[in-house]
This record gives sequence, structure tokens and C-alpha cells, in this order.
Amino acid sequence: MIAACFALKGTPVSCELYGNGHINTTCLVRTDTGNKYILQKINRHVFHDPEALMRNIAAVTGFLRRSVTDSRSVLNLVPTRNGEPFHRDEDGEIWRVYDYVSGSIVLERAETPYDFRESGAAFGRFQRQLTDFDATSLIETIPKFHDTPHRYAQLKEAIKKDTAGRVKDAEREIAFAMERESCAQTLMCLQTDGTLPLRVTHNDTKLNNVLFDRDTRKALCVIDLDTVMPGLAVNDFGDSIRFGASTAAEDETDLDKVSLSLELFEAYAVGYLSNSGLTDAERACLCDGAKMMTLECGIRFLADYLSGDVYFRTARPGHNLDRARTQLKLVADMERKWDEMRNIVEGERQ
Ligand code: ADP
Ligand code: GN1
Ligand code: MG
Repeated sequence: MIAACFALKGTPVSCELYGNGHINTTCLVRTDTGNKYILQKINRHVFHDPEALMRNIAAVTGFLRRSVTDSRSVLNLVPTRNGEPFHRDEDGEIWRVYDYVSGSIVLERAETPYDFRESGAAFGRFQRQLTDFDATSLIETIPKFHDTPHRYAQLKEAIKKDTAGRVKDAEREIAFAMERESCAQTLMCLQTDGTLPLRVTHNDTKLNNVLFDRDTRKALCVIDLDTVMPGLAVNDFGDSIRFGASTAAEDETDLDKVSLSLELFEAYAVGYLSNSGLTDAERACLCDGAKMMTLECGIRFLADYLSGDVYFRTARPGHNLDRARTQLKLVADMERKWDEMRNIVEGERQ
């Protein structure tokens, strides 16, 4: 068993698939002493330099640990028995282990606005805590990750190649996405001209990337640090909104159920803004971040569907198209609710 290569307390007795991530393979390991661990195989198709990625994570978790009092608030990497941060197996696959954060739960959707506000507070604190982290020490684990014009280029390439012969099944979605191409550069231009600061950001701020305390329901720990690299705080805000402020799951097939909950949007804005320390310029662009991240994610799902599902893990035929549709539906709903969204964010600036 791979888990036995790590310096665990006790001997591993079980190892089962765990969680709902789309990228890595995650397992829960239990040992005979009752200890629990998270064992992950890093997706090498997505992360081309896993060694550098692990150096990023070791540096970021080490830095965060200095500013917390509860050890459960930061991921803790468990080294291999040889003292290495990861294990490479005979097939070249890279494995790592974290302590399981005890007494934690993960939410796939907020049960109350309070849950979502708490996740906003956790990502806000994460943002603030990393203000003085040296961004130049991080490698970009996925270059151009939230470069929306680049994502459009990938979509156009996927349409042109039509590898899986699926363009004919997604014409409406393609048209919807292409009609919005002109706004793709908005945030990147504001970053280039210095209006929006480049920060060390998380870049994958889904609700299920925060652990909550099972008893107090307080957000405990931000996880899934593979994409921590320089980026825009408004994109982190936006990515949380696209996933957690939707009234339905990311892969809901009944689009009538999919809309933006303004109540959840507001709850997240309150939690995030009271902790993150954003500039006025960033606050002014939060709604753009929400729309851009939703559109970008829709485009990524769509491109992957057209390319034959080579990036995001799928569980059924058409899964990526279903996901793309929910994101595009959300974009349309944000456009309808734009003034209300802006009023909410404005209200938080007072
Ligand atoms: P992916 O990149 O595939 O999304 P994550 O790192 O987010 O992988 O882990 C997948 C799931 O595993 C999380 O949503 C969470 O449920 C669980 N998980 C990950 N790390 C821990 C941890 N240290 N303690 C408890 N649960 C964890
Ligand atoms: C992936 O790894 P996971 O499931 O937390 C993806 C995100 C997407 C998300 C959509 C490295 O996140 O960018 O927004 O799926 N992560 C990577 O659910 O591509
Ligand atoms: Mg995750």
C-alpha cells in the first residue's frame, strides 16, 4: 500500500476513495491506531511539475502556520519515511499525504447563508494572511490559469478540431460564449495597467475547498493549495460565487433550478470583505470577478466536452456539457441581476 511509504502514526488498515474533486485522486487512509490521513495522487496531466508544486505548498503552509493559533487551520504535509515531501511510485506517479483535519466536515453546498459567509471569511483571511508572502518564490503551477482570453483561444481550438464530433451538440452554448468574448480581457487589462494588484491568490475557491468545524460550524481551514500562485483577488471572490451562490449543483441537469442567489451572494461578500483587506479598486470589480469566473469555467467545461473529456473527471456521458450549461445559465442570470449585485457590494463598502 502506497500509504505505508509515509511516516504515519500506526499501520494503514484501509484506504478508500474520498471527496468530490475533479482533478486529483483523493483517498482517506485509516491506521490501526485510529489516525486518519488524506492520501492524494497528483494529476500529472494537469500539473506538469509536481515537485515544484509541492515546494509551493510546503512554502505556503509553512508561512501560514506562523500566523495561526489553531493547528487545524493550516494543512499539514506528512513526509515519507525517507523524509521527502512526496513519494514517486514505479509508474512515476506522485503521491502526498496530509493529516486529516480532525473534527472537520466539507460542504458541497451551503445549508444556510451563515455557512457561506463563514467560507467567505476563511478565503478572506487566507488572502490577507498571504499579503506579505513573496510571490516570486512561487512557480505558476498552471500557467495562464485564469487568463480568460487564453481560455477563449482554447475553446476556439477545440471547436476547430472537433475531436469528439460534438460541436453539433453544443451550438447554442458555443454561440452564448462567443457573444461574450469581448469582455474576456476586462480584468486582465485592469491588472496590466496597475488598477488591480497582482497578489498571491488561491485560484480554486470552491466551497468544498474549505473545511468546517463539525461542532461549531466555523470555517477552519482552506485546502486544495495546488493552484496557489499570483492572481487576482476578484477572481478568487468570483470563483466562490459561481460555485457556492448558485441555487443548484454545478452539474445540475434541470436548468430551471439554476440561478444566482442574491442572499448567498451577499452573505459571501460580507464574510470575504470584512477579512480580506481589498483595495477600493478591487471592491469595485467584485461583480466582474463573479461573472468572469463563471463564464471562464463554463468555457473550460465546454472546451473539455468538445475535446472528449480529457481534463475534468466525469461520471456520466455529457457531464462536462451539463456543467458548462449551468455556468452559462448563471452568467445569464448575473447579467439580469447585475444592478442588485452591484448594490450589495456597494452597501458593503459603507
Ligand atoms: P481536488 O484537487 O481533487 O479537489 P482536494 O485537495 O480538494 O482535491 O481534496 C478533495 C476532498 O478531500 C476535499 O473536498 C475534502 O473533502 C477532502 N480533504 C482534503 N484534504 C483534507 C484534509 N486535510 N482533511 C480532511 N479532509 C480533506
Ligand atoms: C477543478 O480540483 P477541483 O475539483 O477543486 C479545477 C478548477 C475548476 C473546478 C470546477 C486545477 O477544481 O479550476 O474551477 O474544478 N481545478 C483545476 O469545479 O483545474
Ligand atoms: Mg478540491
